[in-house]
Amino acid sequence: MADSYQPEASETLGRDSMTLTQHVLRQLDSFGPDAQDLSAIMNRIAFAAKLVSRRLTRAGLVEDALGFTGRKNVQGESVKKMDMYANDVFISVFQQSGLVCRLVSEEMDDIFHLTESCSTSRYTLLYDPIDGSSNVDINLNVGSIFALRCQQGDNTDQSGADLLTPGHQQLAAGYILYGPSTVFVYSLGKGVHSFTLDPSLGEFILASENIQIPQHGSNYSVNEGNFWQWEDPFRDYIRYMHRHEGYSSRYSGALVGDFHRILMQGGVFLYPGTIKQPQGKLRLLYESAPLAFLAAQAGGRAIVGDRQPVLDLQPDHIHMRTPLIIGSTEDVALVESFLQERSLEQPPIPASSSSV
Ligand code: AHM
Ligand code: MG
Repeated sequence: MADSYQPEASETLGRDSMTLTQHVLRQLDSFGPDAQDLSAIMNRIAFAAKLVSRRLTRAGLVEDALGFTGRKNVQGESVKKMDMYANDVFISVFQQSGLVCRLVSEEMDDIFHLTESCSTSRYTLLYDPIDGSSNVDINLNVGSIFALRCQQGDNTDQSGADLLTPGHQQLAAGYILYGPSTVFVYSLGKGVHSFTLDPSLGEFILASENIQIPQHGSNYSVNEGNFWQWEDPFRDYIRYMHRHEGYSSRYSGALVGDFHRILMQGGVFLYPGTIKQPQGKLRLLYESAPLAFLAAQAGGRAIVGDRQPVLDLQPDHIHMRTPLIIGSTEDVALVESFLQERSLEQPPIPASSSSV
């Protein structure tokens, strides 16, 4: 009798064939309906990412990809054509999918109900379709950020009150970084994993599993042009960074890119409150909370201020803004030490740096 066939897949082939869809099922250790739904949702987000990525790579060549639409969003910010395009992509990939009932986006004033799916799905997708959109016109990196929540209580309640709950309620979160390659990073609460889009296959292929933020990194990422608008502890922190060896300032103007650097290499990203925007610029539900979820899963931290975890914060409306300090535990703690002791003259010096 002939031996049964034993595949001799090499390690490389095994890794090359690990797509996002398979990975989600493996993470959930199930082929049941809930796992299939979550896998399908991630697959649809990945499809949205491919559409956005395709348009970004051709933005200088096609009509209506660069520049502003002429309208302002609910936060009073000028909307770019790519913001609108990417927002519509997310709507379109979830329409008639039966997968997601509600969408909450930076670009939509109110919750968008995909009513045809609400009888079969209790999921809500919250997203920033193009994060860092000021980078679009100059061909620099941008991103998309998302969080997934399951509707609590009565699903005929259209008020969205159940969304005004802390970030611990997120089932999953992630982002897509549109850079030299397109990278998809996600967590279902079981570690943080990254995938790279292989354009020849049109698939996101596993790149890194169980990513851990280094405990300390040299990068600090903040818009120092706002220095004059910060409260004293943040000014003191920046003065400290300027006077100590071992730190590099890195700020791209797109949170996803800056966070990705910190996730991979360590350091801290800050967007404190300013005189003009006392709660800072970043939105809790679809920017800060999803990244805080990823940071926690990767062994890092995200706080709003002294000992206030982002994930504990209760939103009071869907577009609420919040200050953000996120990254490596030691580097977040260093910022926090300035917040704790406003007049501290000698903050703790990490072992890796020396005074100059
Ligand atoms: P956006 O989503 O409207 O683009 O705004 C969020 C972006 C972040 O990506 C980035 O960190 C920040 O705004 C940059 O703001 P600033 O130009 O004030 O530094
Ligand atoms: Mg944004």
